[in-house]
Amino acid sequence: MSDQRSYDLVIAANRLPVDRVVAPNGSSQWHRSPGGLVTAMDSVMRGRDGAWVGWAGEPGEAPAPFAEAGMWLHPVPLDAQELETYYEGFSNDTLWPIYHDVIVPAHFHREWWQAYERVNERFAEAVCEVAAPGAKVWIHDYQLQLVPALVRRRRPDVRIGWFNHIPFPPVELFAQLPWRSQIIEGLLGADYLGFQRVADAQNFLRAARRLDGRATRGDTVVTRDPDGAERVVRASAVPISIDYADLESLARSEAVQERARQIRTSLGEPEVVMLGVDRLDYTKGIRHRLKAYEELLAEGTLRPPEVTFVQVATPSRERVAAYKRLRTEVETTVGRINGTYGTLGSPAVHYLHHSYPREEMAALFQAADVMLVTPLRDGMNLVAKEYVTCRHDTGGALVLSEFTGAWHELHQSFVCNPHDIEGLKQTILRALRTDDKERRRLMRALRRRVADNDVQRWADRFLTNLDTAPHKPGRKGA
Ligand code: ADQ
Repeated sequence: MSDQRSYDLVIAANRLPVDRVVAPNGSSQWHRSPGGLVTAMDSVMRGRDGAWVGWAGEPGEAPAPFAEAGMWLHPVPLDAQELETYYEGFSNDTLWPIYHDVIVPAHFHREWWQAYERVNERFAEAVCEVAAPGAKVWIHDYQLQLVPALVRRRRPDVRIGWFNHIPFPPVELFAQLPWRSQIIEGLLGADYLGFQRVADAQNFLRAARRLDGRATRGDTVVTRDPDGAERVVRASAVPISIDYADLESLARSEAVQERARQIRTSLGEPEVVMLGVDRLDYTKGIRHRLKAYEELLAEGTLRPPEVTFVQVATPSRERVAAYKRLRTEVETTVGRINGTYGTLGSPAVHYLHHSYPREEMAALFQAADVMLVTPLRDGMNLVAKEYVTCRHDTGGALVLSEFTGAWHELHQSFVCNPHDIEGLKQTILRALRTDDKERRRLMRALRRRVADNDVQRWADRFLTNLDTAPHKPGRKGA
């Protein structure tokens, strides 16, 4: 397709939507990476003239820009030092904890901040290189919060949107960041800021008002550009979703349904299969979930092998200390539970520290009677939406933490506060004991909600908001 020129739609995200896969003979190819953002953007990019700016996944010199998956991909280089400071450091050990309720302490290092600034500059330059006059630029996530203002300074002609995949913290927590004003100013370079929940957008507006003295009105903030001109920025909620139709049809395939039956057989045909699927991250509440399960086993309320629990924990950020500690803790707990309550051939917890193809995930969801989604804080949580999408048989029950963005849409789930272990235990039992007819009614409502609000709708809403900002779509003037 196209070559290096300029594009009307430019996506910027920390990672490009492809991974390099090296064959045994040493030759390498780019494969589309799995994951929600890539799928979402696929449908946005279809039929448009789009480019994607991001890191290609290997430290050092960046590959030359190339066309792949119907887009122009423009790699941004990151060296090994920057991976430690900008990515593992500032993004994942400063911002991530602050934006997730300081579940673990945040670390502040000036060198990390300087790397974050430098890398954000590099992303902004790359965006400006590929953006056509008047292009739309859609920037993603907490790693790139300075990019909106850096792009605007160079290219006042383009339209700039930013979407935050994770929560935006309450002002009291955000205030801890020594670089809070620079981040607010970075974001205010955008025309439109999209968040997962209304509360996240409000937290941002409050931070701009209280910490940076900006005037706010409704869901807008007044800012002043370097040339002195006043400009209004809109911040509102556009909750992300999944490709419902695509996943649903995968889940209905005979191969996936057969695999779901095999999974139950290999688990020993238990009466109840409970499932957790998460990146191995301290925000996901895996320890709390295991504690509740262990207590239910200790009390004899749940008894293996009639009941079993499958926990899929995807490897994540394995070089960050808090993640190493979490892995040790989770694996110690799983070992203890199995040592105490497992029998030969039937462990009480099946713990899988791997990534799986989509087909396998869809089969696991179908095999699970109770899905445990218990994060302490989560921007959205796509697993909750994927689970209900895969339950075309209207079977199963979703236990969902009130601290996820998903809960704000999925009210027919069995809601829990994961900090309240006793309450969590009762909610799990309620999910198990609610009669079948009622459970199916709840599942139908959950499925409808996700079907009506899929990822395509999310992307359309974001882009419409970007077009009309600072006004709400459909409202002229004002
Ligand atoms: P994550 O924190 O990564 O995303 P989540 O929304 O649950 O969390 O998405 C995880 C994705 O990875 C899901 O699509 C899931 O199916 C998949 N996955 C998990 N374990 C897997 C495994 N072992 N093998 C294969 N696939 C696996 C961030 C925010 C979230 C927000 C998303 C999207 O933290 O709050 O919902 O971005 O905005």
